[in-house]
Amino acid sequence: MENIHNALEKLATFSSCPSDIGVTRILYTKEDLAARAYFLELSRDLGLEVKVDAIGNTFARWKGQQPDLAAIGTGSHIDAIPHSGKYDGTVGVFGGLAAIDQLQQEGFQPKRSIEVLMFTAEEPTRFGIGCLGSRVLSGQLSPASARTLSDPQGQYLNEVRKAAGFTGALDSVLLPDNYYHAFIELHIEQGPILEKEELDIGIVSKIAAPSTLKVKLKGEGGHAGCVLMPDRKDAGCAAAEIALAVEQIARSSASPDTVATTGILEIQPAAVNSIPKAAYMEIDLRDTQIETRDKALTSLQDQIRYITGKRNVEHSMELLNCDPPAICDSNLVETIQNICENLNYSSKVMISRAYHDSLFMAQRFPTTMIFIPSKDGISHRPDEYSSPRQIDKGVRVLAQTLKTLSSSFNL
Ligand code: HGY
Ligand code: MN
Ligand code: MN
Repeated sequence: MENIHNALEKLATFSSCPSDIGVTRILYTKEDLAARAYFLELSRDLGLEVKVDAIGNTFARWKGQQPDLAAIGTGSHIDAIPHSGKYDGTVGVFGGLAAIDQLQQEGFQPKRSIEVLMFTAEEPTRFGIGCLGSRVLSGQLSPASARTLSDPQGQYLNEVRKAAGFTGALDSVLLPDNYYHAFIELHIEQGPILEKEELDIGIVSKIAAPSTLKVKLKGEGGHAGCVLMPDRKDAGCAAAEIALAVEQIARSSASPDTVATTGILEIQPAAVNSIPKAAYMEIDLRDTQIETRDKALTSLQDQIRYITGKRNVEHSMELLNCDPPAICDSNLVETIQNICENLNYSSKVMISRAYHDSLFMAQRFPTTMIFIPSKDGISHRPDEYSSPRQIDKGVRVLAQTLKTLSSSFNL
């Protein structure tokens, strides 16, 4: 395989935005399909057996000497939110291929098969829900629920995926029990801790619990000059007050791990001399503890009812997802700690504040994640960066982990 750094640079060119304002690679777009084809090309170059499921999850398997045994899985995603970076997800997908390449070069032969899984749509950009591919293959999202998903243009998942060439039955996506013996995801930290503490590797013990709340607001609109203030039902002001409530609820939470963001806030008709008649919001609220996450979510929903009530603005809320945190497998964590020690890499066991496909893989299989540092803790921005040296260390740890796990009949 060509060196991973060149491969990541080439992958970044499959983007719907100019490279000076980041990488944008949205599910089932031509850029996404070109990136998928590139992954398949590199997988075939390594002699891996590839298959693609009905929603686009892509599997590249290095067959082991005992192919009937549950495989060792690794992987991540290659979709990228608008104007983001080159490394979120991609390091885990191409790192999986690079790890296999390393093991093949040293003449290693796995007993258990090793499989790189490229998940479809880890990002929520197109259909509003994160981890679409891993939710369906883990059984967390039923095919029936998946079929109800539509994108901002009103196109439903089924029509879009079939138009992109993914025509199988969604019912066939669910992975059988014991499909994987273990699953390991290599990913950038997307936070500042490893860099601040000058550590090479993070090993994930827990993945935070995410939730997404959709809010629609309907006021009365009207002429910006002729409707006096007491007569207004301004959906834009209601949205603004709700956005501040989102921030206030997170800041005042008993848990320092409660975080909340109004990532989408649109008003209609968006004309300077027209009172906003409608507003649309998507709110991301998380915590590492489900109790404090749910407490914050409940108070947010109460606040939305209170604010819209006093402003005479109609509202509707839809909880798009409200997931439990994932507890990673302690045996796997320990195995990777030992590998880091043997490689003389500094490491720490830590929590992931970002969610990942491993959040759902952990519901079905023993799972953990390997983190590498993010420069200044930046992610989901064009200046997201991890150095070649940091990426190489992550790939090295992943390769040794895959080697260890695929040689053993138990963890
Ligand atoms: O939002 C997240 O935590 C992930 O990066 N999609
Ligand atoms: Mn991301
Ligand atoms: Mn990611």
